[in-house]
Formats: sequence, C-alpha cells, structure tokens
Amino acid sequence: MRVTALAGGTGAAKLVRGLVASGVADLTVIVNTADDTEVWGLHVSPDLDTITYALAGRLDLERGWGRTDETFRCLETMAALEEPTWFALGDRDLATHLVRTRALRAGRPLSQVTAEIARRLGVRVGLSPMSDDPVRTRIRTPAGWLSFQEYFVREKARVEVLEVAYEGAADARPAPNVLTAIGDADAVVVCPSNPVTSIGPIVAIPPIAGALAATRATVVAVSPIIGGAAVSGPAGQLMAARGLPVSALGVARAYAPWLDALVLDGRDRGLAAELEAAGVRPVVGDILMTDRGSEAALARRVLGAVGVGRAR
Ligand code: FO1
Repeated sequence: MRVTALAGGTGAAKLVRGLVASGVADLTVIVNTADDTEVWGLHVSPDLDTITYALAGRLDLERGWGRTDETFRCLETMAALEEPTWFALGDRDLATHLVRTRALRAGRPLSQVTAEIARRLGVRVGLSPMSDDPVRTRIRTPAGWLSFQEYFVREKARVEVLEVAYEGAADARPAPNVLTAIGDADAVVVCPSNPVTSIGPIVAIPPIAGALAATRATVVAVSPIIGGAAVSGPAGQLMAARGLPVSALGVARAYAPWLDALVLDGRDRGLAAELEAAGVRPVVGDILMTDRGSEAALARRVLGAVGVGRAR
C-alpha cells in the first residue's frame, strides 16, 4: 500500500514509526516547515528534525525533540557569551543545522537538503518539507505578533492567542514530490498533530488542499484531541482561537473539505453520530501512543480504515 502522511512533530513521529513497524514499505512523509526558525544564524527545521531523528532511532523520547545522548556545551558557552539561549540547541543537533544551513546558503532547496540529511542518517522513508518556499506561522497576542517558536518555546504558550496567520502560504509552491505523493497514494494519513500550527500550514498551501480534495486516496486523520483536551501542547488554545470546538468534531471541521475518516479515542465515542452527520466516517479506538506496541497498533487501525474507500 502506498501511504503518504502529513506530519508535524512528536505525535506524528510516533505514528510514522508505527506505520513503518506495521510494514508500510512505500511511505512518504510531508512535514510542516512553518515552525522553522533561525537560531544563532542557523536554519532550524524542528518538525523535519523530529521526524528524521525518530526514523533514525535518534529522537530523545522524553523531550520529544532533539537527539538522544545529547549534551549542551555549546548552549552553555553561548549563555556565557550573553547570546540568547531560550531555544536550546544541543551539540549533536547543531551538526544537522550546520549542514542544512550551509547547503541552503549554497542555493540548494530545503527538499534536497532534507532528503540528503535523512539518507546520511540511514532513513529509508521518503521525507519532504511541504514547500521549499518559506511559510511561517505567526501568532498575534495582546503584545503583538510572535513567531511560532517565540510563542511556543520562549513564552511557553502561556500568552493569549488572538489570531494565527500562515505568512507566505498563499504563494508557496509545494515541494517537488508533494502533489504526486498525495495524488498517487492509496491512503493519506493526517497524523495526530496540532490542526492549527502543524497541519494547518501544510493545507494552507492552495495546491496541497486541492490535491487532497482531488486524490482517489482515502484521507484518514487521527485526532490529537481526547476528551476535550490536546494529548500534548497548545492545540486546544489554538483551535479555540480559530473558532473551532476543542474536540474531535473541531478536528473534523478543520479538515472538512477533504477528510474521509477520523480515528478518535474511545472516550469520544459519543461524537461518532455527529461526525457521521458531517460526512466523516468515525473509527473509534485507543489512540494514545505510549510505547512502540501502541504506535504500531494505532497505525494498523488507521490502515484498516483505508480499505473502506473515500467517503466523498
Ligand atoms: N522545544 C522546547 O520546548 N524548548 C526548546 O528549547 C526546544 C529546542 C528545540 C531545538 C531543536 C528542535 O528541532 C526542536 C526544539 N524544540 C524545543 C521543539 C520544537 O520547537 C517544537 O516542539 C515544535 O516546533 C512543535 O512542533
């Protein structure tokens, strides 16, 4: 089965690992890059790195970002030099950003650089940024506009969110293999990532939304919301800021034009009828991924929903 996944960070990394473990051989992962930022003059692509490290067996599972067996000597030295250190780059992680930044400055597109870094780390899954063009999530707070990392890491998502914008999305071109990967897939899996700041920027690129609506693949999402709250991170606050209910129904509404099926937690089974009424097939089960076994089990449940075909 040909599977294409749309992915943000940690939750996506777990499901993608589950898809690999459950035997999906032809897998392409399209990753959000609207969280990308510049730190100490280096281009950092947090979601691409989280997925790459996870597939390479090098993701620090406790933090959910950065590399295993990490040290922070450079960070300590930057602090001594009175440089900003609120965004923590580890020593091993730094190597990735050095390689990426040098290649980008030499004029190579992010998609090529991403594939090259993944290959060098032993990753065999097709990995692509959503676009080679810069798209950036901006968060409007009472104190003004922030970048996503300023909001999420520096302010610890504790500030009020008034508005979310995807700068550059309307004119961004999908990265070279993105539209084919969606059009030729048997299944498109929307990972349990933040619908507003992880999946939102991907589908804000108009040709990508068009490809999702047109594909013959079944489009299945996994809810990142259980029982009215995000499994992790600020998805609830951001969904509310966008006027979406903080529930599996809100997730379905965010993906409404092209979603066929939504995998939601058993605790939310009461929403199944409303989902069906909205034209989305509910698939109820345990969706919390706490270990490798539950990652693979969720992947199998997602793939099980595919055989049924497109709902629309
Ligand atoms: N998240 C944090 O909460 N604090 C950090 O200092 C931090 C550093 C960091 C460095 C590299 C990287 O690839 C990711 C990093 N993250 C950090 C995670 C990341 O910024 C967010 O989890 C994602 O952008 C959300 O998907």
